[in-house]
Amino acid sequence: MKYKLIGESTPNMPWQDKPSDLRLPIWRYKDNPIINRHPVEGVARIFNSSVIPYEGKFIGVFRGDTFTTLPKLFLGRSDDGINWIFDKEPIKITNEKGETEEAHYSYDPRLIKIEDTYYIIWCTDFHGPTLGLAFTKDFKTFTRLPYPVLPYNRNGVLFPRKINGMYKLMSRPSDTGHTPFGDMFISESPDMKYWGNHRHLMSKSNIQWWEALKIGGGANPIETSEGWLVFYHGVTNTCNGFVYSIGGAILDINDPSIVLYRSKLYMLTPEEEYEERGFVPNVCFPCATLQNADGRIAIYYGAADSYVALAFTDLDTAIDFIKQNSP
Ligand code: BMA
Repeated sequence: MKYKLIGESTPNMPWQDKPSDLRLPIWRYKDNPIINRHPVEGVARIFNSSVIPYEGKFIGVFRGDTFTTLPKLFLGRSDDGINWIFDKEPIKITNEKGETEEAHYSYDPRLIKIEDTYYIIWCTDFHGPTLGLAFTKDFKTFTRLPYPVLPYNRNGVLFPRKINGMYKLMSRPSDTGHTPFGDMFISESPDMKYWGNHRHLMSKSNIQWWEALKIGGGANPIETSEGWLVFYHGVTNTCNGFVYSIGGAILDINDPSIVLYRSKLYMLTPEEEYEERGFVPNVCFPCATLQNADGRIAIYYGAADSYVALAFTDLDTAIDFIKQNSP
């Protein structure tokens, strides 16, 4: 192993070995998708969802599109990270006074543990699409924090620890609709309440067509010996609609606004039936990873806005690919 995991290791994470005929650095789980349509009563599709290790097992916050097509957040639990059992009711999030604040819609959640607290960041409605932020200590009560950004913004990813005393947030400012532009920015906060010192992080590409329309955050950054390993999504526009692929970059460990390497090539793109065909065709949308000290990485991604799928890579394969294909 050339590169080392510095962040939390999850020994019992799901895994399948690298196939011998690998073309790209990420390989799919053979029994994909792991979450099919109608996974729970009243929910048509679960996708774009985030999972973490919890008490020796796994817990996740899932985007469930209901029969009105409005998305809500659902809690799910799993013994093995593959088979999931979901709560029947969406997560109830209260404000600091304990009053329920029903959001019109909630989607693309990311779940992360920072110190002894679990945070959810997702896209919700606040006079237009904006990031919502909430925390829990026990997965029973969930409390809202102030909106970290102004409207409009639909893609937020937190870092798993403070860096130089500051929490860090990657996000993608947008407009009210299917944003025809989009770069990623990074902001910081001393307390998860006041966010500022905004920096530009990465632009969509004028050269690489797979990420020419917009880019946006994906899984929580992974702390490694080479820097923060980031899987994000890049979008191209075709005469048949948008195509969402998975890309990778490595950010400086002490100042993640510095991009050290970024792959010109996508690392995974829709090629399987469950990625190419669904409610929204041609979407691979990464939202979470699990990793361990052996360098194994499991990537959870939404497929065609219809399913959750699983794929694998390892630190050496992913980091070497990003470095070798960095401009
Ligand atoms: C984006 C988000 C994602 C979705 C994607 C493709 O703008 O809404 O949740 O997966 O579009 O529909």
